[in-house]
Amino acid sequence: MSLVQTSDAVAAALAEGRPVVALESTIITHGMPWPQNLDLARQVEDELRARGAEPATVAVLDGQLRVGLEAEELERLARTRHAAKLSRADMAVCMARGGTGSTTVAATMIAAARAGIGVFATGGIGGVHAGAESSFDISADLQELAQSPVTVVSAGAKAILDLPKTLEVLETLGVPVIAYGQDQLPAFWSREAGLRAPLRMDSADTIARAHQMRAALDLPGGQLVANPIPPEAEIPRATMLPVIAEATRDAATHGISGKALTPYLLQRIFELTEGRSLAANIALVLNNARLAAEIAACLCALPRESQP
Ligand code: PSU
Ligand code: MN
Repeated sequence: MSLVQTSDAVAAALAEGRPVVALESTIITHGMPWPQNLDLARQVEDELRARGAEPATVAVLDGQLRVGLEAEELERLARTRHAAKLSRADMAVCMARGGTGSTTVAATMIAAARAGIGVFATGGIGGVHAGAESSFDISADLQELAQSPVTVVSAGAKAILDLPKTLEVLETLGVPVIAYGQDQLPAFWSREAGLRAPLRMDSADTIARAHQMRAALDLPGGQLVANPIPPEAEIPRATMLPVIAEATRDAATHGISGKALTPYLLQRIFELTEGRSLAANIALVLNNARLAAEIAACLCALPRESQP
């Protein structure tokens, strides 16, 4: 039996050379409350299909690494209260035990690469946490971007992270960080992080060509695309910074660290913004799905022999 179980729809799209976009599931189990999590998961899948791309949501279900979930499986995952949050370190352990868990950006990239999927849409990636100089808390997502050949479309990194340090680590690891259509690095809920992005690209086609060029050069790893949130959904930086500072203080007060930190901060920010952060989060994920579908279509249109 194959290690990665692709759904019939995903397998057919891959076999026919149609665009496929991978989706993570930690955002469903740990990133958003029920029932908005299921709502968003469905909306993203519909958005991709409407744009001609097959969605491939990744998760571990009863020990199987699944790429592409059926509608009832997606709902079951969204309702699960205690799903494991799986990254590179623990995905294989969960599979060996026959367990169920959602995949982070890192684990989703591993599954996508094995399934032959080059493009992945998400909200935000993990990065270097504020205070990392003493906590050493740096997400495995960054290492993964240096290893797995997947272009990840995000809305930048959240300002709950130390953004300058996150950029430095990505540069050291040789990961291209590409702002889409602007010079500034987008900061998830806000269009601008107050930092210049290392690279800027203005078209999905160029991003697809750069993806293919890395493969042709035998360079391991993928690309991080930072797509600014639509202006009408943005929460300005000045509004978010004090909220983030308060959530970060609360996390320290309660001794939250490790895998629990990102979910805790997201939930606390949701409470502090009275749900406004969640509406922005939904808008930016849908926006990223649209760009990812376009990049996946461009990648499919490139000459076959030079595709990864
Ligand atoms: N950012 C979000 N929502 C999320 C995550 C990040 O806005 O759900 C999740 C992603 O799955 C990401 C993970 O890969 O958190 C990073 O966790 P950590 O920092 O523990 O590596
Ligand atoms: Mn961490």
